[in-house]
Amino acid sequence: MPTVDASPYSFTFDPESTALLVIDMQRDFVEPGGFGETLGNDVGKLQKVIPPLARLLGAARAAGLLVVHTREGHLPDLSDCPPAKLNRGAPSMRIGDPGPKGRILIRGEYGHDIVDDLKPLGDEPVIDKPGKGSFYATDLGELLAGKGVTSLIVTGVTTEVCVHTTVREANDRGFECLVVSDCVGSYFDEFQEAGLAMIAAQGGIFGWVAPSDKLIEVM
Ligand code: TIU
Repeated sequence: MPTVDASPYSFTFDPESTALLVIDMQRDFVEPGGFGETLGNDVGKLQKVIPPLARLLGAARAAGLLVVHTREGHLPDLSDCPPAKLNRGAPSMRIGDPGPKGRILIRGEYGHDIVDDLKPLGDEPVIDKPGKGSFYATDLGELLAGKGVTSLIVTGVTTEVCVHTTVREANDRGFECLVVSDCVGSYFDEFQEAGLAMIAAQGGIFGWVAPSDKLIEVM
């Protein structure tokens, strides 16, 4: 079985029971004119995730791993967006407002979809989620259970928000999670560093961390 040189110790996985999870690589987070920018973020910081993640995605597909994509977003009538999320802070535009790439963070809009370089293949599940976690109010748990998946290779954005929330949800559900350090990204350098450190601390309290080259070399 492939064994990755990871932190805090090596991560062994069975490709038959492992999925690559690609979290929220949507234009709304990584391109100008979307949700991430409305919150005051420099979205350019997330674009460096795309090339290594595209390479890992290719390797995972070649190795026959299940690939699951997620997208954060809401129904056009916002009925699945709690007021606590809609009204939070003072963004330049709110969820549902018309932006240059369509309505901000709304399902079906151009900005809500996944960037071209990481486009899902036809048979790869795409999980639409209203929250930061990928398990909350979705059928991801049932999907993974149905396919016998027990380990997750976790990638996407942002490290401290949707990636962390998902890894914590997954860990509590009994999944073993490897977070790929150069395939997750944050708008904040200090959160990237701390977010990765928190996964592997305390003997791997939430999981493992490794760079994509170490993972690809054993796939
Ligand atoms: N704002 C931020 O860092 N992230 C999010 O709102 N969603 C995800 O991380 N996908």
